[in-house]
Amino acid sequence: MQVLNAEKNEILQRIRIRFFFQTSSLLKKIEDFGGKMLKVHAVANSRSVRVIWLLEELELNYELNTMDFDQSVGKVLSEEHKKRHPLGKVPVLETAGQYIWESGAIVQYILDTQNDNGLKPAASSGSYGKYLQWFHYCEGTLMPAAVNVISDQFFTPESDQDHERIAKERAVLDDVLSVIDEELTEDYLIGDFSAADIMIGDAIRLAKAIGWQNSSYTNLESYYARLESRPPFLRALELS
Ligand SMILES: N[C@@H](CCC(=O)N[C@@H](CS)C(=O)NCC(=O)O)C(=O)O
Repeated sequence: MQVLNAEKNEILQRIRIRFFFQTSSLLKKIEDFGGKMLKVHAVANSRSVRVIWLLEELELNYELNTMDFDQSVGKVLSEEHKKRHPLGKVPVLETAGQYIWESGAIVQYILDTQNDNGLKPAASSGSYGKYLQWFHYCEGTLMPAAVNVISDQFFTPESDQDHERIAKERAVLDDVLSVIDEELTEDYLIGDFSAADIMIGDAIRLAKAIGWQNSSYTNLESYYARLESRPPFLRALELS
């Protein structure tokens, strides 16, 4: 009998331990995925906008830490931010006890861990390949073309500017934007609005801010106007 009781106690103890771990991991999930578990470290007018835009589209709770770039270098110089991102860049998403950087990765992470609300087509759908293509065209092709112009024209003193080089960089940016202009046949990149529009739309915003040469981007202009009429985008611009 004593042996049976000891066995029973041991089983009960094991159940209690398992219950404890299950409950605490559930509580952690609630803590992480409930209230304000998403914190965005951002700078106004930067790639942070796309992350905030997505969170606004998904109507998720999040906390926002808006910082400033040191204007002389166009960087966040605080040591505190270096702990979040080794290069001190933005955006950074703080969640589940870690810092995640790279705007595309952050957008993907939010879509995969929260309800994506239809902003990402299923891998089995016919539009998934095109979705990925446009999503990555942003940081893979469009942003590098825009950043070349930004750094050589806007972050280089006038006296040191190489005008021939800047003209070539502007021509590349022009080509990259023309591709979007020519391929846009519907309201949004893959037909329905998706996170690819958030990535590309935010990059177009930056490209527009540095002024584009080509005045015949008919589709691009109306596409951007369509994006700009979305209240979550406008809120992201106000907030960041
Ligand atoms: N590929 C990165 C680029 C991040 C990036 O360069 N962010 C800019 C703001 S838009 C920045 O922090 N610049 C300051 C610096 O380079 O130190 C991303 O998509 O998050």
